[in-house]
Amino acid sequence: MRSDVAVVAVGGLRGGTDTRVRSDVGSSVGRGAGSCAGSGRRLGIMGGTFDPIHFGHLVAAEEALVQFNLNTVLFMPTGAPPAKAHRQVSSAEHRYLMTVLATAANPDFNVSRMEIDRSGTTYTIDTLHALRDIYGPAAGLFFITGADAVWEIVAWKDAEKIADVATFIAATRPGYDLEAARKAHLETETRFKIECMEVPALAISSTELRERVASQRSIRYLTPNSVVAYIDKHGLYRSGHGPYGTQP
Ligand code: DND
Repeated sequence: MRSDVAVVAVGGLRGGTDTRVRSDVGSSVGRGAGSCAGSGRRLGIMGGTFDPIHFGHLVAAEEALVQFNLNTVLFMPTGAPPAKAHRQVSSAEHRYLMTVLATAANPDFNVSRMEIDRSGTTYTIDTLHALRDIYGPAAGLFFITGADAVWEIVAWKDAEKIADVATFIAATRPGYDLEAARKAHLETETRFKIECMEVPALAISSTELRERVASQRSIRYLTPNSVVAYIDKHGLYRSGHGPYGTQP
């Protein structure tokens, strides 16, 4: 597969006229954005390492799309993620391509290369500022996270500035107490805007998928078949620790 498969720039309103603009990757967000800027659209951003992407991520994104009436969800695979310094992460191209495969059939899901093409450690604040520049002040930016991440965003780089740029949508995830997280934020008097969202409980994690592959157990029905096939084709996760597999 070419690594420059087409993705779709953010386009028209769901249920309305579809004005999506196809563009080549590398400028997946930037090109076509001129038609979007200043239109007040609601953009969901599903940031993740996606090593690998699985149905938990996809269900959370779909629920956010519907429950918060978003125009689109932009999947944003991280380049060099700050939170994963303790372990080897699969190459950005592998993670990006698996994300494209997993989301390809959904016209409301798009994938961006913005973070994986940025050098240095990937910080969410830089991404949100770049998206704000592209989509303009009227656009609503909604950063979708699992409930576990809600505990952690106060420790992210320039957390207070993030609070100015985006609203968080926190998805329930098995084992995490969403209300407790929200109350903790309220008590710390941060300015974070956090919306809570119930999603079907899918006790799936990327860690478990990697461990399953390493111990030769099945990952079918935990992630789309296309991702299962990609992992198999490239020998990802077989050793149980990185670096993984062949080059894409
Ligand atoms: P993860 O490495 O947790 O992604 O990164 C999530 C986002 O946080 C990325 O965009 C990072 O760049 C950003 N971040 C992290 C740390 C510091 C900073 C930024 C900073 O700027 O300083 P995963 O691939 O592990 O998971 C992606 C998302 O999906 C996460 O929000 C996770 O909680 C969620 N998730 C689930 N949600 C519902 N059901 C499940 C889930 N499994 C994962 N089963």
